[in-house]
Amino acid sequence: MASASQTSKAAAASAGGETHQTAANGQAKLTTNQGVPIADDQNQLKAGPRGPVLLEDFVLREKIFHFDHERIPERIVHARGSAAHGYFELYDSLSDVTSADLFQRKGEKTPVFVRFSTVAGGAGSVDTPRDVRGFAVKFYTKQGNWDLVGNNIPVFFIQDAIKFPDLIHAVKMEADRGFPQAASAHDTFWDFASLMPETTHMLLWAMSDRAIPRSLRTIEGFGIHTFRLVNAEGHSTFVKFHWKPKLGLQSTLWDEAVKLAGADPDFHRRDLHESIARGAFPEWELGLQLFDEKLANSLPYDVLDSTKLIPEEVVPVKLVGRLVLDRNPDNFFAETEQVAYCPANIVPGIDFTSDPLLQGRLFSYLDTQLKRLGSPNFHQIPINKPKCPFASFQRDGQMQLEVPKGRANYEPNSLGDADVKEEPGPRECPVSGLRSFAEPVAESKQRVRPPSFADHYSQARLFFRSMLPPEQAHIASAFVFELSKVEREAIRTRMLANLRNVDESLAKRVAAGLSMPLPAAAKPAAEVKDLGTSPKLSIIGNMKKTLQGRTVGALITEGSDGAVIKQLREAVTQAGGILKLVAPKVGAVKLKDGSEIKADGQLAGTPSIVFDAVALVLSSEGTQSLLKEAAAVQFVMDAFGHLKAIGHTREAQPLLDKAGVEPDAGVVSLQEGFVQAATQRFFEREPKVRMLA
Ligand code: HDE
Repeated sequence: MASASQTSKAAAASAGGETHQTAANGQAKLTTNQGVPIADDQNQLKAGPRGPVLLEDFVLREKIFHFDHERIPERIVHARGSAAHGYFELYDSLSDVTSADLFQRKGEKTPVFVRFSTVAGGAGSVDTPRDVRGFAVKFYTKQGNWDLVGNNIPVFFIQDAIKFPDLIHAVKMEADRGFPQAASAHDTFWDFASLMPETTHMLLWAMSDRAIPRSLRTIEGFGIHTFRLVNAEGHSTFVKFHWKPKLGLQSTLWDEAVKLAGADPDFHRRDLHESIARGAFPEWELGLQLFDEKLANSLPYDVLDSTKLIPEEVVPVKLVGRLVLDRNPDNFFAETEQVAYCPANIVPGIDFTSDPLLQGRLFSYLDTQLKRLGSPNFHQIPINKPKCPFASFQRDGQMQLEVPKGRANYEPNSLGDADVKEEPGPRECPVSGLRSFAEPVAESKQRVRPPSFADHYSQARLFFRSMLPPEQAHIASAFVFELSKVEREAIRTRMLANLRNVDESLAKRVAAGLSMPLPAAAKPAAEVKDLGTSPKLSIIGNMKKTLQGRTVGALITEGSDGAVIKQLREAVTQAGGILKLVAPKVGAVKLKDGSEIKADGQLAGTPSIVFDAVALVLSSEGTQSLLKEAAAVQFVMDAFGHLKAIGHTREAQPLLDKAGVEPDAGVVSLQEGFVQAATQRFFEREPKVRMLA
């Protein structure tokens, strides 16, 4: 950094008054991309001080040229993403089921790069729309890169990859008008979905609170497809991959998610970045559902069908290791933007199944990376480069960064023979190399959907019936919200006809919410079965009551009691949470004892929506002043409406009254049990504040 004196001295020397920062001794010099030192980065080369610019100014041309090409095509899906570095640590050897090197040695750590994303919105869209979240993990193993490119929902909308372009066209902005951005609540999405009953199970998930997570640290991840693990003897075991967040699952309420989009469009990205920066490393456990062909054949659904899950109650999840994200990227573009995941990147010991959705993905990702990154050498970009040695006879191409030596660019070759003694290049490795599992396939070519994929509703029913009452109400209300935005009534009717096959009560609630008559049920392609319930699918049922990783927002103002703030900070910190102070003015708040304290956020720009629980540390005078401030009333009203704990001083009561807060278990005195209350939300409050479907 240039010192202030260097800056001002140089600036003073300039007749035009512009700012120059010059390199001090030993400081990096500004150069062109050819390494030519630049004397003046403030002015173009002109014919006279007020004259036209000269074409020969290559310093200017190079700078503008590079700027003109700074953007690359954004991802067609999952464009908005946030990422972090970390490691995967294995609990115990899995050599009985897989020969994959990263799963052999207890305690082994494998470096990873993880990117989370929304699906439908563009790169600049907000973090909290109702959407699926991508959860893509690149493991830099000693035997090459393994990419587990998953989502936070264990099933998908479609069964066959050939429908993916249709699905994505339908959900993205409508083609003629270019809106809505990052929202499924519009005609074309529901038109497509209602005509494709196979989407029903995933729609139930997408309308559930899974699609509006509170934090990326509180989502689960799933590989979705059935994969194979293959051991050294060549024996295959089916596997479904799960990521379980250490902090448990946590979601927002819809009203909260909508308001977050305005309050902080980068809410999830900021949360991930800040957690890592302060050393609270996000963590997940890797879980495996392992099963064999016999079990697969006994299930009332096809394990090759990505619209189906296997309940944990049927095949338990074995926890085999942990994923820790402990380092923020150094550069967003170079890493988060340029990382290229590909489900086809597997390592020896892991293999595919014939899931037709997975099979299509195996083609798509490599293809899209070429378009996006512009060269077949994108694997040489640092974030994509394997951390183990790699060598092949592939050569040349745009942006070749390697400089291969010698003549060996083909094989077989005899260039290493005694008479020539040249470097012959790499050779096959039959023992440790990748071998595909010898799955028998002997059938005629057919463009058909198997009958075992025809049941589109039974698992949607299982999911809905596994939800607790508040979650069912949220699902029904989300359908009402989305379908209310659908303009063509025929689409809504078709959707209601499909929902009748899921659960009669759900269809009735959605119809009532739309004030529409219930149509006849759609004719299902296969008989709908009652598959029971899977309590493990509930979010609320599996939430952790904890302050770990959560933030309490304390509203303070002139005259607040410093001792109470201090006590609160200690209690919150001790419980693993973070306390942030919000005040009408940030610079300095004069406390009761005359001392001053700085606030973390200014009231108008820091609504309670960004916190997990709130505390009102107010004096009588402070409360009186805030009664005239809409942002303060809204602060309390939203905290109450979003079912959060509210701790308060006795003097804050008039503000609670003005915000319409009714007493309940979540509205407590700061001295009595606030920290305990702050570990949860109060779903029983919801019927008092919101008319749900
Ligand atoms: Fe993707 N998907 N996808 N997808 N997907 C992409 O690849 C595609 C699917 C997922 O952070 C693209 O690099 C097809 C399921 C994630 O960079 C593209 C099909 C699942 C990411 C693509 C699917 C995913 C992508 C766009 C239907 C969960 C972001 C840019 C067969 C298991 C990765 C890119 C990142 C990205 C194609 C379905 C997850 C176009 C054809 C199912 C997490 O290649």
